[in-house]
Amino acid sequence: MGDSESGIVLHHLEDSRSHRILWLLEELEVPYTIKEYKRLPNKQAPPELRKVHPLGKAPVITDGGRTFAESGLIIEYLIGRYGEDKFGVKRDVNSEAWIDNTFFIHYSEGSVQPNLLQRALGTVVVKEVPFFVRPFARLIFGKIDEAATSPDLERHGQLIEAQLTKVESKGGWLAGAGHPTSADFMMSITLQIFLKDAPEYAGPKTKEYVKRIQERPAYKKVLALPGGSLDFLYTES
Ligand SMILES: N[C@@H](CCC(=O)N[C@@H](CS)C(=O)NCC(=O)O)C(=O)O
Repeated sequence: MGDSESGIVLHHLEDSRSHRILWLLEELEVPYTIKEYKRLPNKQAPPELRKVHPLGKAPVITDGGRTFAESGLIIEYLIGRYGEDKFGVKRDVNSEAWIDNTFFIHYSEGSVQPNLLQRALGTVVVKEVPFFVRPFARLIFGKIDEAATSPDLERHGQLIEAQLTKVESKGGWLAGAGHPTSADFMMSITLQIFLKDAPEYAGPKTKEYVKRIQERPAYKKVLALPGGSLDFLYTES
């Protein structure tokens, strides 16, 4: 980690997607500074984060006088600038590795995370509404989960297992490039939330894959940093 703010600064919210960027920065071994933000009691980001980026969400990085939000962009930017040789995938629309890498970058935020949020929201709403409304809230959210969220989560679980089976002989990273790529940095958090909130649909290869990430020396370094732990870190029960 660096101690000057002239280089990369990661605006890191506890227990959030900015963990993806912490992992990548430790893998890249580039100097950086962390600015830590604590969640408010309602779990939202504190208003200070809005001074860094109008959305007020994490992660955000600044580098060379520029500010970037969206973890997919941040990861692609950092790899492109500091780690193409280690973690990049050549842009070639005919290559399976490029297609798979790009797919999982978008799939993480565009497909799985919204379904996971849908499920988590149901649990939160049921807990937060007055007790006399709770049975109705449970019924309504249960019906939504049964009709829409669960079938989607089941398909996600199957798709992820199929991809991990496909890349097994190529080193086990999602794009089959023999090393982690943007896809893995994105999915590192997504799959740990999946294992916590949709464990019934997570297969054995998903668990092995998350353990493989956690075994990386850079990942272990992140977990030992102040603010580098995760309240939903996957541990085998
Ligand atoms: N698609 C964005 C999502 C950013 C996002 O929703 N971040 C969450 C943390 S996991 C956040 O800042 N939540 C606090 C809030 O919404 O106030 C990304 O991948 O960076």
